[in-house]
Amino acid sequence: MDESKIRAAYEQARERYASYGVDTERAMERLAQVSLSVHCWQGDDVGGFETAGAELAGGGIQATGNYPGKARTIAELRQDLEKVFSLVPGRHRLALHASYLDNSGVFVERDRIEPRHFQSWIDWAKQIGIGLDFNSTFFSHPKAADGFTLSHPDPAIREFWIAHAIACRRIGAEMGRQLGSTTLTNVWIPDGYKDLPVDRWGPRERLIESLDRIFAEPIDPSIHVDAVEGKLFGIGFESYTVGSHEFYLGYAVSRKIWLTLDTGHFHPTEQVSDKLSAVLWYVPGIMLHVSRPVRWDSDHVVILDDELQALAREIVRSGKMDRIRIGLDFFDASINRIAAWVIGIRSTLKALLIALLEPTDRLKEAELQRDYTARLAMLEEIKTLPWAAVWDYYCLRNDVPVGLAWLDVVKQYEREVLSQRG
Ligand code: RNT
Ligand code: ZN
Repeated sequence: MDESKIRAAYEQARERYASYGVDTERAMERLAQVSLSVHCWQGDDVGGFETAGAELAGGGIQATGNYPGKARTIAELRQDLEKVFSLVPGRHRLALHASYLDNSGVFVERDRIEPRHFQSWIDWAKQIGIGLDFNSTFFSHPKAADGFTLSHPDPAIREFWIAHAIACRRIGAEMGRQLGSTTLTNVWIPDGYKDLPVDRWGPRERLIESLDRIFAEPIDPSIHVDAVEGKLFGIGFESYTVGSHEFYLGYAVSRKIWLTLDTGHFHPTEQVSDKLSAVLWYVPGIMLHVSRPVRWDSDHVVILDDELQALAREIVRSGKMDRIRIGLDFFDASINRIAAWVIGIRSTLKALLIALLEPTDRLKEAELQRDYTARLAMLEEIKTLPWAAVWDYYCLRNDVPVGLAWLDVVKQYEREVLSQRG
């Protein structure tokens, strides 16, 4: 696209928005402050690098498709991520899973992992100038094969997973310390039953005990914070999930830790966008796992749909963006994985930009005046304001491809790099 045309379209858009009292420059400045926590696991179908030749993900997590070219090594995953970061505006973070450790080819059990197994990630993050987030990995493991981890009836298995989670907090803290950017370590466990349980109480009681032991050691919140993530159900875990939303909401509130809300983990008509203003009063912060639920799958590539826009509006309107972290959580193995990342990231940023361009004060004013007619009229009218011209200009200003031009870069990368992978 012609640069002068992008600038001209932006100038027109700037004026249109100004007539609503919206400062487009300010909106772009604020968007530049947002760092998404980009999930590493889109790049290799949640495989990880514990053993040569990625394991098939377990614990109700399923990446489907066999699009060629997935990252087989840490070096390949980093190369892919650098490509992704070059195609999206802004400076973002990377969320790692414990199973993405760098063990130099020597297997290390999960209860034995140490910060040194992530030192090469930390060095790489420092080199490219990004922060890191972390996740303990409670799935795709023989000790999780029967569907229970931290709530397992066998104390020895619980001990194993508790040790894993404690190790992960220490690793997360080390990431935050070395990078000078607060690392959030997230706990999600698959625990649950396929069919109707008799005892719904025991596993939850055991989970509380395990979590309390995991979080016992205090860590300076300026370098590291903890979060827990609930879920409604998983494939093969349809009847009962130990760590349900209510369970973790209560846990996070009572223990003063962050709550992770995954947009794919609720009843289909329930919306996470409505939950932010209900929950943030009671927890130190909310971590979002932005995803796209489609029927029984919770992890389709994020697109600019109504719910993503509603979520972005609520984040921006809250005025509390420092206490809401935006992580991504999707995995699609049926399309080019770099493209999947880029589509999800760019869509999330677009949604945030649209929200930042909202004439919120005017809308609130109408609402307070009980002029619901004006409120609805304005909400409909602003949907078609030229936000895309601001987005294009923002990409141009940030030296990343404008419009679909990023796809050509991905296709070229596919030809030159991905297609060479066996
Ligand atoms: C699973 C959870 C969890 C995982 C990642 C890989 O349902 O959403 O966050 O997707 O940790
Ligand atoms: Zn998630």
